[in-house]
Amino acid sequence: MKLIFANRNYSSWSMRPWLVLRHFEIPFEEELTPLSGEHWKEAIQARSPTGKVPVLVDGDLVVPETIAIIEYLADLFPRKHIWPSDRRQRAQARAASAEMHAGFTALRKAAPMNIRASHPGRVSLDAVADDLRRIETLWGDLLDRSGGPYLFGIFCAADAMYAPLATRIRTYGLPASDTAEAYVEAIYALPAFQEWLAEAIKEPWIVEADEIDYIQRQARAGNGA
Ligand SMILES: N[C@@H](CCC(=O)N[C@@H](CS)C(=O)NCC(=O)O)C(=O)O
Repeated sequence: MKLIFANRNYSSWSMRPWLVLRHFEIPFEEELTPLSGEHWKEAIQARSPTGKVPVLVDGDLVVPETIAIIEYLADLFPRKHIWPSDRRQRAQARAASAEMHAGFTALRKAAPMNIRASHPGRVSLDAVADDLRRIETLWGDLLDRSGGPYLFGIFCAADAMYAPLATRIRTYGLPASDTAEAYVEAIYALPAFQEWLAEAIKEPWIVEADEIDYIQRQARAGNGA
């Protein structure tokens, strides 16, 4: 089985299934295809039916889309409990993951994942206030119920889905309650996350389109990002 993914520093979607594979000790090969350099788009298009990564390749099966990859892994390895073992918790974990997949667009646009960077105060809080409020409620409710340190007690796929968001809180110094801060800490403490982080820091590539200066310049010029 092989996971094709992009820059560890910038590719939030890549991080999610990679954390699941590593944390649950599923053997896999890695193929990193950077989001920069000559012909990078063509390189991804040649590997992915959607033109996006991550993509999981298992024999002749090619699975794009983060959520579909995680579901495939959960199907393949039911004893690993990639989703919570309790049916009701599983429903909540899937709902939280679907919300992450489809939502938090303001935050994702204004505060792109950039793990190694530190840009406190650079993101307009007005632009992301609704998303931050929702995160506080969602994380707060789940952590209250589970007792932490992860959303459902022990690490599961829903935590992998929210891990990139935890890095955005750190990178941009976004305001977070003590509960949310403790959750961010727990994500950073996960050995699989530490491994990803250590490699992200070493990466040589700069993807200008994911850097806050570029995004804010584009927004000022009225191009969005
Ligand atoms: N819906 C996809 C999103 C994947 C995605 O947007 N991946 C980015 C990297 S983080 C990508 O491949 N970008 C290349 C491009 O848009 O050309 C998923 O859930 O996996």
